[in-house]
Amino acid sequence: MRQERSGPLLDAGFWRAVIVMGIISAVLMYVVVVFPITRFLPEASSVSVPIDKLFRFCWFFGVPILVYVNGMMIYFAIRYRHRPDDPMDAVGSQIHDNRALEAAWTIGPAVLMVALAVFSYFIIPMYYPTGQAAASAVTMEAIGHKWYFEFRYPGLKQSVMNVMHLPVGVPVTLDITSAEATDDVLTGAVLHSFWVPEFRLKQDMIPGMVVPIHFTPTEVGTYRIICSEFCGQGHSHMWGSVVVDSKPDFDRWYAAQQHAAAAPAAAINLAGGDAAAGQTLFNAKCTVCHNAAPFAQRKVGPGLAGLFNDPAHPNLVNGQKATPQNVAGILQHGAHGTMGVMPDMQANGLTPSDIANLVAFLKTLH
Ligand code: HEC
Ligand SMILES: [Cu+2]
Repeated sequence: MRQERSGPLLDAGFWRAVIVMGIISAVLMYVVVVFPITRFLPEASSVSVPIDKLFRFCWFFGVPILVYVNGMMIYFAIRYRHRPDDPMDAVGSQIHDNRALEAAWTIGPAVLMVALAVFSYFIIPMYYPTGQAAASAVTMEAIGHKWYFEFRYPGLKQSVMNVMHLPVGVPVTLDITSAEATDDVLTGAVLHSFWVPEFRLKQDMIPGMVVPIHFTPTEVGTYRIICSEFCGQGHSHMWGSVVVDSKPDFDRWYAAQQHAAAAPAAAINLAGGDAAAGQTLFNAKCTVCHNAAPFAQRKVGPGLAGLFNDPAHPNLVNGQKATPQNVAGILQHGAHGTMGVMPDMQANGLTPSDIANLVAFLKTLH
């Protein structure tokens, strides 16, 4: 066995490595302090700022732990590696019971964990409604479906799909849940998760359970809503957006929604539908639930080939004749029958000309 194995354990090389790791840690800790998070991800809600402080706190102390744990591993692996003249069964120095070291690495992280717990104890409740601030907030609902988000506003008869609007600076309480089994007959109820990175908010959407979250949007802009819980075949399609408007813009949008609810939706003009564009749309938005195959080859909804000329199914799922205009009606308003829910045009993110293109494409399927 070579002399180093039992020789001085902490030689000059060791202390040099400790100092190098200290310098790397100090530089990275400085980067953590000055790193412009908001340049990459704006802080767009009242809870984003304290959540980011919590992140910085974790990272600030996480960095030296990362550097020293991995640095020591690499240093020791190199310093005490197996040398060609070592016997096969050479063992390293047997060290145990270094009280000071053990106390340091137990007490240090424990204190950090307690500090983290205390800060979280004060910060996390900021996004759960408590007390007066929450009582004065507007309460609305967010419901996860396969595979879209539904929002219900007080005073609005119809739901808003995928794209939600909020006025800047107005506290809001969102009652978060997921559609229950009765709504998803075929495949049962699943978890979704409501995540808006710019709001630093993420809450699971759970069937049969309503979890209210509370926040105030602070920056005008459009932000992503991402389902961050794997929820089935259409999970990757499941994202929406939240548009934070100035108060006048929001009021205008809300009035338009009320107006849309009052007036019957105009029939879609199908002239000029482009089948090729419709096919692209179909592949992007419909194939999670439909096969371009006969009626019986069902995914979530029925197969859609032969929709207009299937003697076995002269009528659509809503009982109407299979005419292009009636199919456009289903694409526009959705349908809710024994197979489940066919989302409406808002939920599927379709414009009237998209519908014309889709109908033109469906006509080409036999
Ligand atoms: C979330 C799953 C889902 C998505 C996405 C979806 N559909 Fe449907 N669709 C259904 C279900 C379920 C039905 C049956 C509803 C019922 O039983 O009333 C249906 C029914 C239909 C029907 C009526 C079929 C018939 O024989 O009466 C048409 C047409 C249709 N969908 C077209 C589309 C098109 C085009 C798209 C893409 C823009 C689309 N769907 C996206 C689930 C979906
Ligand atoms: Cu989901």
